[in-house]
Amino acid sequence: MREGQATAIHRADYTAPAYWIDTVELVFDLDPAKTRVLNKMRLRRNGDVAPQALRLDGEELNLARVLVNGQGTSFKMDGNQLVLENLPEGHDAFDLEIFTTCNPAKNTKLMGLYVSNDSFFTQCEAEGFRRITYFLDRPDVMASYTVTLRADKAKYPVLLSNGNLVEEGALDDGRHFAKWVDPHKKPCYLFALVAGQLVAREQRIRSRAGKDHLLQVFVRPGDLDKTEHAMNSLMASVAWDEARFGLPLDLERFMIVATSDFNMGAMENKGLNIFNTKYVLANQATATDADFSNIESVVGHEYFHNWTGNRVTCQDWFQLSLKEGLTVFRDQEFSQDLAGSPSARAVKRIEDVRVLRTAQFPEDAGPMAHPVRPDSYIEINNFYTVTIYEKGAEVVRMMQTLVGRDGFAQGMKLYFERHDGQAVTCDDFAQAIADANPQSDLARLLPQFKRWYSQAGTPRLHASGQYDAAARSYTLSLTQSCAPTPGQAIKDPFVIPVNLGLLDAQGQALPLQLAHWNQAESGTRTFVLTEASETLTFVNVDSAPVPSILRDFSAPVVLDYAYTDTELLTLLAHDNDPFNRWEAGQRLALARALKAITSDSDLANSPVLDEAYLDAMRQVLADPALDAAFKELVLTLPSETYLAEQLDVVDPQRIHAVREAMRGQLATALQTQWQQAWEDNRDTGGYQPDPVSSGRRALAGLALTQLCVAARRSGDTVWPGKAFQRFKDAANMTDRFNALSALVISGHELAAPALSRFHALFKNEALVIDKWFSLQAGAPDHGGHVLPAVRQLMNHPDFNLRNPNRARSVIFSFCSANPGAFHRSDAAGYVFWADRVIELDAINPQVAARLARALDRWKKLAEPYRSAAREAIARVAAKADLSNDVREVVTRALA
Ligand code: 0A1
Ligand code: ZN
Repeated sequence: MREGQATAIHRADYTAPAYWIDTVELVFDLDPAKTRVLNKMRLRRNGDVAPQALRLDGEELNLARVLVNGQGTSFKMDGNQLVLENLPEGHDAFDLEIFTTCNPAKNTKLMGLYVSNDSFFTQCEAEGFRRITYFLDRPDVMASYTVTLRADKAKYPVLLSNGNLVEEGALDDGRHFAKWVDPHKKPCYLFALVAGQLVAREQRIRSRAGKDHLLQVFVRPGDLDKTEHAMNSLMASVAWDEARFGLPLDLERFMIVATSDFNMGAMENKGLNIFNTKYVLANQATATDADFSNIESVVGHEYFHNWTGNRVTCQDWFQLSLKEGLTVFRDQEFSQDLAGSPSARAVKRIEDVRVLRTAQFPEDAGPMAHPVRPDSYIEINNFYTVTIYEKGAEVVRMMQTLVGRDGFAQGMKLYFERHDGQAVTCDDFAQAIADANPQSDLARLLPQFKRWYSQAGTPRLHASGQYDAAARSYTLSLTQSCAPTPGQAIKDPFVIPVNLGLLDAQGQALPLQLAHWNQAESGTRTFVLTEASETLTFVNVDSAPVPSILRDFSAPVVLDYAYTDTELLTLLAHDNDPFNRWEAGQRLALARALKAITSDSDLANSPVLDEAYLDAMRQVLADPALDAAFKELVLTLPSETYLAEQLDVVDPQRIHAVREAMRGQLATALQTQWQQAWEDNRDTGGYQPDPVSSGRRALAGLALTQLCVAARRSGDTVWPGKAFQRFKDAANMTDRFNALSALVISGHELAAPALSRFHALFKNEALVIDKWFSLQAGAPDHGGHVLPAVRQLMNHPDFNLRNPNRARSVIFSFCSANPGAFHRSDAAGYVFWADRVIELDAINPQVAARLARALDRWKKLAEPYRSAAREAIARVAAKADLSNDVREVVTRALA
């Protein structure tokens, strides 16, 4: 095994550290090929733990010297650990000095200290600090850091680390230094340094409490004109956390630095967040509305970690969702609060749920399924998942539903009163929310509620209703179940908050009155399901109701209810819960798609969509009361991945063909309405990335695509011509890219000249070139053309496998986001996948392991895909020197 023993680590084996590290003084002599790191620590034994040797983690380090209290000492190596047995006895503190060197220029894993575009960056979460120096690399060891950086002044004029700059100056030989002191204790995964030629946008702010702070966004020279939105997002984040949760910025200086080589989105290092450029850089010429909105979320997310993650951190990595689920919940709430109107809030909620259902539900049903708080892992990097993040956020959201918004804020307050400065567990968090709300359902049901942390899998909520006209009563039966997941055959019932409303046949809200509720109420009520089955009887119901169940998606479950078309059309037209309005439209489309996929009808002769559906969509498009953003969501068909999840046996080609047929039919049948939508929304005036104008651009973009798709079917050339013109004239990237996509998606011949023009225009903008690659690798497949195109793209001079963004833009866009092109009956897609996983693994195991997950759901595939996929996975698994990251993924896939 390349990385030592690939043994599983178990949550139940947690023990407190045998030593504490109180202070760390680090001195770096930065040099790309050989950086020297002097690490002076002050340690003491943990009196609660039996006396034992000190075992420090280290990886790919050259050890030069170890001193204890200034004296040489004996030590030994045990795998990657440096073991010190002859330490001073008793409980007095002692000094430990370790001198090592490392090679940042050769660090292609982008963990630890690495070089990107001639600058130095670090990434320490989860276990990267051990690639910088020997340390107790675990989050429950929290120390005070003093960091001195020394480097050539001309090459590395900016030297940054966590906390406050206390000293800087010149050294001999054109070198200089900077000394930083972090006033807050922190776990080593929050350590960071940056050195290079960078420039900053700066902003001074005064908090509500009257404190002054300096905010800085560092980028490469030339990118300053793309930092305004990130800075605005940061200011909004600071204000929001104070206003909503009373959490102030606890630093004089808060820095964000962008790098183009980064494995993930961004990292919340204390006071020195390091970001993938994708989540910092934006101006209207280079970034789309989606980029602007992602930047707002990610800037918020990292900033909110300052309290949920940094001030209170995780005891161990099994508790990862303690900080991630909570912080995703906070960033989602932040974006909703900024969006403002109820409709814009709902749009954000729908987008979040769409991510959960297309990415997390499949994870929960596949070989990598794990609880929000896992019980074991081999490689922690594999557990930065949609389950830990997005499902974790849903668990926090359900707590808020159960205790109310104010109750939740009280719970957060208690959480910080109890645990500020500590490394704690998911139990501690849930306990604080419950204890602050002793009368709540959460407090009453806490042990059962916490099954959301311990049981993997997506529960199914089965609902059925019966109306008794004579008794004027309506009975709703709710039954929950959850399929087995790896290692968990049987599940106990969950606590499921079910937001409910009832509509009459005309769409009017009916009063909700349960037999034991005395107050009739219309609108939404939350019923908390705790048993495997429960029945609700509503009284005084004048006519047969249409139930609106799970409003606002009140729990991360699959809802089974045998809705009739009539009921769904009523909900789509009238429900006062916008989420369920959208959901009704999706269910109508889904039912038609599944019927066509599972029949063997000839799609050319038997249309998938009927007049009832098309007419409902026409009405949505024409409804002046609905926002453009909402219309765009309703008019977007369920994705191929989502469709596949609804089936036991998946034929990706059939799914693709059916969805394309639906798209084509919707394009042709609604041409008049698409034209109107285009005309009404094509001009959004001066660019602003706000929800209303971005929603209008989104709808105009969908309309243009649909008009080009219809044109392809009819042979008309007017709309492709208009799209090309729009592509050339557009005043912002959203409109330009939407026009380009319309040509690529409709497969029009103007796509080729547009693509080359686009490349020429933006050849110096890496993030735009990523879009250019991604659009081509993710294009609808016409006769198998995408895979050869992808191979060609990999030979393009701009392609670079070592840059994660670029690798993702081509390889992931094809393997993970383009099922119709990837799943080929000749298995060539899988062969390509296996080759790339192996190739990437030698460079960057984290990125390789993510790619390896593209075939997670292979067992559901129909033949010949299934056998071919298994063979490809087995070929990867047979490789002798795989990383632990990839090995864990492929081993679980084959199990
Ligand atoms: N904590 C970060 C995510 C993150 C995790 C691991 C990384 O290593 C490459 C980088 C970032 C967040 O939630 O934003
Ligand atoms: Zn996070």
